[in-house]
Amino acid sequence: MTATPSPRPRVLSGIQPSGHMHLGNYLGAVQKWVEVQDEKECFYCIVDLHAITVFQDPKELLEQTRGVAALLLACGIDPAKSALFVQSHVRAHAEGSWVLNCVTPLGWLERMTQFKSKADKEKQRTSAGLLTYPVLQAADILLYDADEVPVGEDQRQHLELTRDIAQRFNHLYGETFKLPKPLIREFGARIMGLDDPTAKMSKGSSGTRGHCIRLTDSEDEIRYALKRAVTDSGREIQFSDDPEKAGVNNLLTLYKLLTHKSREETEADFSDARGYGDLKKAVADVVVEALRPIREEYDRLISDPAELDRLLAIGADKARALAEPKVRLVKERVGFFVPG
Ligand code: AQP
Repeated sequence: MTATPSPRPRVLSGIQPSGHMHLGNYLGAVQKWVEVQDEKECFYCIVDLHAITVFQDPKELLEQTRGVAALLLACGIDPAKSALFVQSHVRAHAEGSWVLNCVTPLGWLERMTQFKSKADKEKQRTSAGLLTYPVLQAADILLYDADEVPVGEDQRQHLELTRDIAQRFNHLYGETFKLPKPLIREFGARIMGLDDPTAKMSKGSSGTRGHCIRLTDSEDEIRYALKRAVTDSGREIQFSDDPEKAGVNNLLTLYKLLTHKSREETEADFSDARGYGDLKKAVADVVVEALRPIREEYDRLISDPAELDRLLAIGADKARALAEPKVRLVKERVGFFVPG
């Protein structure tokens, strides 16, 4: 008797079209998304509903949504293997999110560190959507019965909340949702700002020149940012947990992940270095070479918006095929009258 092949683990993750994709997004999440495509069933979502939790210029949001799609494809997301889609194209996310809002205690949301730091910046403009952001994220994940969610370290708390929400719903209404596991890399889960290695590289700060490296940056811009990267007054080029060495650690992490070398090989490459200048130059060379093909492919893809829209429509169809029956089940579980 032949054994039934076990189903491939299902992966879901998302990215906001809220600004320019940077090396933190790529190394913390997207590089992994590309790697797992062959052995897992992958759903990648451009989360525009999340992006508007802080104000987005409508024209820019539209451009960035296509821009992020083009960049993800340029990074290696293959629409023949993975479903790449826009969140607002699949209504089930908004519907599921409303039901989950109603089972999520307010106190759980008020404790979220990302909410607290973003609300601190937004002040009186803080939207209700910013508070319920992680519930929408929970709906994104739970509607697909995702097994694994590859994300950066900043999303760990939201993933724990997703599991708590799923358990609460299952407890109230009966077994409905699978509990997903976060996939957080050992290296690269938190790429830091080049101008301030104590703060994570972020789209929100990407207006500050030298803070981040965008995937579409020119060679000159990449070299400018790395030349000015903040380090410390020492000379030692080794991975370290010492907060003083956060800048060097960040540069070594970029080098390691982009060259696919081990920790030991990475350190060995700098055993004869004369100082941090050599490290910055080597990292700049590696970044320029890694981003060149991505930028070229991006330029090609972005010049054909009709083709991008066609690929996103295929992705949305694949996503709806799973999310719609699941949201229907959710509605039935809570006692809604669901027409046949
Ligand atoms: N600096 C980072 N290091 C590692 N991973 C990161 N991610 C984001 N920044 C880093 C991961 O990238 C994925 C998509 O991110 P997102 O755009 O949806 O989320 P974000 O946290 O809002 O990203 P930004 O760019 O840093 O924007 P703001 O300004 O809102 O903080 C996620 O898996 C995320 O973990």
